[in-house]
Amino acid sequence: MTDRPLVLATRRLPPAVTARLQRDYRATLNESDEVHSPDRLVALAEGCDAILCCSSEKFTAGLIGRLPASVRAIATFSVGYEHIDTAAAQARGIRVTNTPDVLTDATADITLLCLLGAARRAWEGEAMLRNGEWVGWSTTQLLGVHVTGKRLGIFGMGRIGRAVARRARGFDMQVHYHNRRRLPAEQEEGATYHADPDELLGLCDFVSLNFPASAETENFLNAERIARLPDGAVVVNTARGTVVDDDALIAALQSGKLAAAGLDVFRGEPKLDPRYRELPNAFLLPHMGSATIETRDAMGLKCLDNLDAFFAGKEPPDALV
Ligand code: 8YV
Repeated sequence: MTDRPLVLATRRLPPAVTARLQRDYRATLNESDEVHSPDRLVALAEGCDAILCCSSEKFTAGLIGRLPASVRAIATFSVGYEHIDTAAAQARGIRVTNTPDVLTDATADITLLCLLGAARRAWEGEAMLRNGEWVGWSTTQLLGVHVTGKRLGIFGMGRIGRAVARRARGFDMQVHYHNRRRLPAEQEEGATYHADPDELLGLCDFVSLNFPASAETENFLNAERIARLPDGAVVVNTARGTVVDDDALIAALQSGKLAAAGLDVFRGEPKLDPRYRELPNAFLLPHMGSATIETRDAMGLKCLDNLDAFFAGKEPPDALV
């Protein structure tokens, strides 16, 4: 059948998603892990009705302007959508959708993993074992930062921030948050609101960055803000690398101003500032927030739900523009 819409999937998809895509659409697949260049994307999009992309492809205004006129929808396999110039898409009449909700729990879990991994020096302990360097138990070996009862400041109290708050309460942390707007009490998860982020920083034993990437949150955690943190604080970032000033964070980890950092995301990833690799007090993960089988299936199927609605002439449930 040639009347089914043609969808360009820019990256490898979970098998269940590929199967449904091929059942309901014509599809141009990418079976490798290669990230297409903008030129290749434009060429592959020729004749396509929609693009199913990931956050590794940057749909700038320039690229959107070069897309063939046949492209009417972009479904991103991500909740974050800073990689798509939605205003440029809207101006060309291209609908854009994302995948909220389904990755909230997995990403909040990774946030707690980063928090605990950094605070309790998890990778140093594992490396000691794997390298055959563990010579025996000691009262002073690999002492970390105590978590129970400590103050956690969550910056960005959207779906993921709230799920982090729920989990942190399970660890008996005192949870505080900053958000552009105060949430209704029933959504605050028992956390205390601070309108002024700088005031909250002064109270934080732990910081969890859960902002979306935007011009407003770019370099949010800079040298000045790190200086406000109590000595020995722990910073966790599972949002986007751009919300942190790398020079400032690395200097604070090197000097011991910060006890540790747990980082799942990096500016310019998959490349990262090589100095992070040299820091024993940095617990590093390769952007694994949503990396569970269930979550990735749900994200892909949500992209298809959105495309199904769009091509049926209905409002896509997760339309951004
Ligand atoms: C995605 C993410 O898997 O959803 C997001 O915003 O950061 C990840 O969970 C990744 O961006 C691929 O699109």
